[in-house]
Amino acid sequence: VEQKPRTAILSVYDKTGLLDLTKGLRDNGIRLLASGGTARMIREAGFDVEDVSAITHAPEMLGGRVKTLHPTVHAGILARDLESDDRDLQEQGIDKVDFVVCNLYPFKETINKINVTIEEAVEEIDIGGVTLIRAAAKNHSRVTILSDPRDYPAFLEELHSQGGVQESSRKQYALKAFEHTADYDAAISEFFRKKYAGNGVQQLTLRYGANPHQKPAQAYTPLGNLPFKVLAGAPGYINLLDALNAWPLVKELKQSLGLPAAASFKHVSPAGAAVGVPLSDVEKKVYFVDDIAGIDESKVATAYARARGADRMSSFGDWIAISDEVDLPTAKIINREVSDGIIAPGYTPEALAILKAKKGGKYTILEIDESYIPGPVETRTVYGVTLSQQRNDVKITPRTFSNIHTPNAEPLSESALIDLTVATIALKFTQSNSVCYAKNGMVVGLGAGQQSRIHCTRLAGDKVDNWWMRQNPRVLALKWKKSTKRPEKSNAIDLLVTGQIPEDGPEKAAFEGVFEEIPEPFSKEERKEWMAQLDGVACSSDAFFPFSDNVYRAARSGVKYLAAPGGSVNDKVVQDAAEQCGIVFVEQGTRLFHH
Ligand code: 93A
Repeated sequence: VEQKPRTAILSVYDKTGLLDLTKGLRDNGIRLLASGGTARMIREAGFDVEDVSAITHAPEMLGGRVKTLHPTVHAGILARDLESDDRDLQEQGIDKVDFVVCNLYPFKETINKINVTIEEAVEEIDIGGVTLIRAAAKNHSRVTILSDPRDYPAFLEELHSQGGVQESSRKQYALKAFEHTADYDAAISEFFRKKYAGNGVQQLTLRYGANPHQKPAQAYTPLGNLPFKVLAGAPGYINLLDALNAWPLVKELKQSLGLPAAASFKHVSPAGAAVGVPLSDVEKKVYFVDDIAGIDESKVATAYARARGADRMSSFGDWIAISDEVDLPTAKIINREVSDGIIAPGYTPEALAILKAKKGGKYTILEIDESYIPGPVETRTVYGVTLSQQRNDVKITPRTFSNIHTPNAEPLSESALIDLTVATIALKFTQSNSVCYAKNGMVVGLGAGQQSRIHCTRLAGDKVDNWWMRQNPRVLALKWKKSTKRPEKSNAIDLLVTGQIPEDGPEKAAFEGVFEEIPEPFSKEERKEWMAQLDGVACSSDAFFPFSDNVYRAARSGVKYLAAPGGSVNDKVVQDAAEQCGIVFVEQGTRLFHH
């Protein structure tokens, strides 16, 4: 039987390297078929080439919209070396195609032009070329697909030296082809998402990115709609990072503990997080909510009072997440604090009316679809490189803390289990390294984003001490000037309880200026005596404690329950230190780094 010559189809927008390639193919006796413009250029250079229309017996039509789309072309590309495929081709008089050379209409370049119209963009959507590339890539066990002119020299080199293209090369060319069409399609869908999706449905234009000069910025879901609706305001990029971390945090707290939960986020870490454990009268005063009507009846309000009250300075300008419908008492607490926005599954009409009026109508309110479950894989790009990982879907519940490593320890109380759960779920959504202390169902000290673990443990421990000092009767009895605002009170209390009262100059005047009666600093003894009364604190770490210094520091802030993953060569030393300090050490099996 006479061997048929191998056949190549060429259809390229970018004609770079085309003539060198043509020469190489012809030197190897390969038959050339090409679409209109490509054939013209080849012919003008004096090479033998047939028009695609010569095999399809159909002219290019619709102004170029149909050039290569034809069964003769695609059956030739897609046919396998199977008897049945060969028979089909023979019956139709179709020859197999061995090489496809194609690159696409410049869609990206076109849409990047200023003021491009939808009609102009539509004309640049390549159909036939994508089909050629896809078909050839699909059948790469037999066909070679060249979709990038930069690959021509190596291809010719191989063709000359080997007489053909090896399987390993065909695989690489096919992979590139698939990436090429995927990228092309992504550009098309992105263009139309912006044009047709409707702002806030599938795509949301953001004011800017992390900083005002980082424009444009957007949020979108490639398939389906965004899981939240914007009820008021306009979220920024960091608002959404906060919202999309804070929401799963409160959702998981509620699922694990069966109590309404709240979180107060700043810079993508919690400043506070809590479940709706009832508040004592002292706590209500410390958290500035003793005058909120109906707070005792609302577990949602209680949860937010705790989340916002734990570290009032860090919560200044927070992003809020609430696990349940936001009610009137909760809205009243939020209304008088400085805050950026809120995400919750619902709002009572009275609560919504209050929040919508906040910040002159600019307060951002998101309504999350409670039933939304994100896909299992999360992806991001950093410096042009895409990173992807399985979402951290480990469930933290009171049962997580059953592996006690302290001899003769009592079983953990219900409140200890609640606190360990709160602390550990908070860590799951805190920038690492992180260490979290909890008590009364709330975060009372959290150290986030430190490169050294002991720095986390200290930072968080200092916050616990600060929180506890704020409950000292002397602080509760402070006499403020009438004109002193809530954040000014928080700042002054912070100076007082951390022992940083300014000694002279304008700073001293500023400090004293907020009080009706200037408070005495806390003496060392006073402080020591008060701190000794702090007890029963739970503490969790997002990774193992490398040294026992962490245990000693935690013990100084009333810690009685310590949870951390194991895995350090020092585990035993750390656990022994805990035992010596009267701390129950629980090995929690999962590392919880978060970035
Ligand atoms: O409009 S198309 O989608 N219809 C087609 O059937 C078709 N076949 C190839 N565009 C089509 N092409 C594209 O034409 C190729 O992807 C290539 O970018 C371009 C080459 O056209 P010409 O050979 O006429 O310069």
